[in-house]
Amino acid sequence: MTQEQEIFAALGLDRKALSGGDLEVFSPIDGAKIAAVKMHSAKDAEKIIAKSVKAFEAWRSVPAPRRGELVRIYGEILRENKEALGQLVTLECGKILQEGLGEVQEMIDICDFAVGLSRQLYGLTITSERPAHKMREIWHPAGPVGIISAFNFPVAVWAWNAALALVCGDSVIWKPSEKTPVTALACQALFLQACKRFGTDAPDGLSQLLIGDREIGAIMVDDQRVPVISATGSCAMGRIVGPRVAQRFGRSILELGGNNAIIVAPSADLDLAFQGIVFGAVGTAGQRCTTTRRVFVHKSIYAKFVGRLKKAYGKLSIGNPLEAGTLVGPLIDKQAYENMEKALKAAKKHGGVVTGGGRALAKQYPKGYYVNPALVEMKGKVDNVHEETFAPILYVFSYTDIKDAIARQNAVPQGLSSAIFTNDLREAEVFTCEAGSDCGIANVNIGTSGAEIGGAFGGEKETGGGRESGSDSWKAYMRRVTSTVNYSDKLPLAQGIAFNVGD
Ligand code: UN1
Repeated sequence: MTQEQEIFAALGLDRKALSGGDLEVFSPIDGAKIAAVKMHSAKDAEKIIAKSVKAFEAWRSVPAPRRGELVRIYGEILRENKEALGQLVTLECGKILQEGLGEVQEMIDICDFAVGLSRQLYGLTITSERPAHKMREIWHPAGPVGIISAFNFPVAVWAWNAALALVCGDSVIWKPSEKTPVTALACQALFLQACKRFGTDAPDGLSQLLIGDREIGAIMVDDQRVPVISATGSCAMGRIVGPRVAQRFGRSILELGGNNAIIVAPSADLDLAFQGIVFGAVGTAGQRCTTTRRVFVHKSIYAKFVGRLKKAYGKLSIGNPLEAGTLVGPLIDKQAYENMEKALKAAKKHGGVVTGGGRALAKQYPKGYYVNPALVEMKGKVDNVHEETFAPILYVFSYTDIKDAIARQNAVPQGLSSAIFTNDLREAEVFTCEAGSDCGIANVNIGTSGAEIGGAFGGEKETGGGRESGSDSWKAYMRRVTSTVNYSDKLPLAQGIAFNVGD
């Protein structure tokens, strides 16, 4: 058995489902074909949505803590399969094994969070202005939730959404990236195992896959029976999905592109800043929505600190992501490599000085797109970069005034993640105050990527405004009922309105 066959077998993947289909899947490690998966047709999509509605109608009436039990079992199964699923993530999307395992851990963490939440779907009680009246808020399941996920987090982002949606009483339909359907099939196989262990009150079709291209995804996006669409991906994708969902008065949870920056202040612990920046910029080969793309370094420490970064860029271990010790794996495909080249060319045209860049290991992996991460010093007139290129390019700028650095950090269309390294309390508090970073994530003395599941995850502006994962993000997967109960023998109207209809 080849390594991939071993992984497939360990996860209980049906060999038949992985061959003979019309969607070919290639491992970014060496460009080898690892599967050919069957795509769903428009007719299948219709059936899947109808089945999801039926599953929802049964699941919504299962008590929430019992729903939590299913998610608890799923978390248990994920623990049992962490190694194999982590390897599959690495095989299919190319991130290093440590990060593949980290992604599965993120799934386990959100399952734990959701299990606790299943006993805490609290509503408010509200004092009424009328005598002998009570007001309360009741949270009800919303309906089938459509989840669209990207190649770079092929399992964790689905889990953030699915674990919450399931305890909230929703059914889920998952449209994974066309580049990573095999991990989705594996998650589904493990989910079916969980349903089996759980018992008969998990309805058939509670979680389903919708595999295919944009057009198949669009069927779900346009369908009124799917009240919530959670979409993770590029701003361009969100610009299509958001208005289409809004047009039918659905709710979308959008988690789109980022253009994340770190400010390094003169008082910073430079060892921490160094670690945080390198992990943020070259980790996942620059393919996280939270990847550090820009750094603003104070003029007084610029030469020394940027020199240290450049040195580190010269000795990063680039290679097979399954091998221990590798820090930078391949880009997802040729297109990603070409986009990186294009961005570097543009930077040079604008006076950027590039360290690194270019293809790596091309001889060893002619069909794998490994690159040398690039650090680009933006000197001269260009004082910002507005586009997100999904590749390891770190643009470095210098600053003199902290307010100016924060303003430049904010002066981009996206608003996902941001960080400052400083030991100056005032600077740190300014960074996180209302006039500071305008991002959904604003960190102090940690980098931009690698958020924990406990916080609400997402960002502002072209990042889409959605929040997933922790805190009170669960509310987006439910509908809210405000209920006023009158326990008197009179019917006073609110706002003191007199409306005497007589007898
Ligand atoms: C993404 O890239 O879409 O904060 C999600 C992080 C991860 C999630 C990234 N926990 O980097």
